[in-house]
Amino acid sequence: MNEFIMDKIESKFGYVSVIGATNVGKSTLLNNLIGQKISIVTRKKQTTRNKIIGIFCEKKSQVVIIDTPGIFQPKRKLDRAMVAAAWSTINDADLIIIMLEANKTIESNTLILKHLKESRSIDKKKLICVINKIDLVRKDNLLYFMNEARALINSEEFFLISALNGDGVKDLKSHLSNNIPLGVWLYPKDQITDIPYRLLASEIVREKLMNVLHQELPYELAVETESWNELDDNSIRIDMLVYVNKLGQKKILIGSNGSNIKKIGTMARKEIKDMLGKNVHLFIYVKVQNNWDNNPNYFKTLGLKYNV
Ligand SMILES: Nc1nc2c(ncn2[C@@H]2O[C@H](COP(=O)(O)OP(=O)(O)OP(=O)(O)O)[C@@H](O)[C@H]2O)c(=O)[nH]1
Ligand SMILES: [Mg+2]
Repeated sequence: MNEFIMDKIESKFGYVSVIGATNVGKSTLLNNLIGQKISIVTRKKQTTRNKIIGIFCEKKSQVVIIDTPGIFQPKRKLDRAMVAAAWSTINDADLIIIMLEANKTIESNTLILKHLKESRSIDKKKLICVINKIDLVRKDNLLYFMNEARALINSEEFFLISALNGDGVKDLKSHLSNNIPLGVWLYPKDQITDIPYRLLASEIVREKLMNVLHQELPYELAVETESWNELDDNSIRIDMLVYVNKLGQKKILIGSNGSNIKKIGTMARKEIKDMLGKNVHLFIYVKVQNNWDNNPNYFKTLGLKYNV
C-alpha cells in the first residue's frame, strides 16, 4: 500500500460543538484553539448570534469547532433563533463540549444543565465537560465545583481550563484530535474558518459597538456589510450599516459630535486591516429601522432559522 492511501485511511475528521450558558467563554475557547480571533468576545451576555466555525489541524486530525450562541431564556424572535441554532449543532457533532464557568455557582449554570438533563439521549461518550475561568477561583473551590459538576453531568471527561490564558487548552486540544472519527479532511490544511470576510468584518464592528455602548443598546442593534470594493491601490472600501430600532438610539450610538462612532470606526478599521493585511477605508452609517430584529433578511445573513 502506498503512503498516500495509508494517510487517507488514518486521517481523522470531526465536528465539535461548544455549548453553554451565555458569557461562559465559548468564543474565547474557539479563538484559543484556532490561535486566531474568529469569533467576537465581549464582557456582555449574548455576544455570539450565530454558529461560528473554526478549524484546526493536529497531526492526522482536522477538527471543526462550532462556537454557538449561548443558551439563555429567549424572549424575542432573534433570541429564540439563536438558542435553537445552538441546540441544532448537537445533532451533527461528533463531540459536544458543555462549558461551565467555575467562578459562578453551579446553580447559575443551571439552565443549560436542565436542558442537558432533558437531552439524556446524548451519547455519554460524546460529551466533554469543560470547566472554564479557573484563573478566577481558588483550588479548593474548584474541586468543590468539579464534584458538583460530576454529579450533574453525564460525562466521563472533565477538563479544567482558562480559555483566556490558555491553561489546560493544550490537553483539551489533544483530546479532541484523538477522539474524532476516522475520515477524510473536508477543508484545506491552512483554512481556519468558512465565514466570509464580509461577515467577519461586520462582526468586528459589532464587537466594538458592544464594548463601547451600555445597557440595552448592544442588544438593540445589528451590523451589515453593505458594500465591499477593492480599489485600484489594492486597498478596500467597506461600507457598513448599523441598524437600530429608534431615533434616540441612533443619537446615543453616534455620540456627541460623532465621538462614539469615530472611536468604534478607528478600532474596527485597525482590526479589519490586520485581518485582511490590506489598507481599509471603513464607512459606518447608522440607520433607524424599526423591527430590524424581525427582518427575515437579517436572520438569513446569520444563517438562522426564522420561524422557531
Ligand atoms: N478570567 C477569565 N475570563 C474569561 C475566560 N474565558 C472567557 N473570559 C471572559 O468572559 C467574557 C465572555 O467571553 P465570551 O468568549 O464572549 O463568552 P461566550 O460564552 O462566547 O458568550 P456568548 O457569545 O455571549 O454566549 C469575556 O469578557 C472573556 O474575556 C477565562 O478563562 N478566564
Ligand atoms: Mg460567544
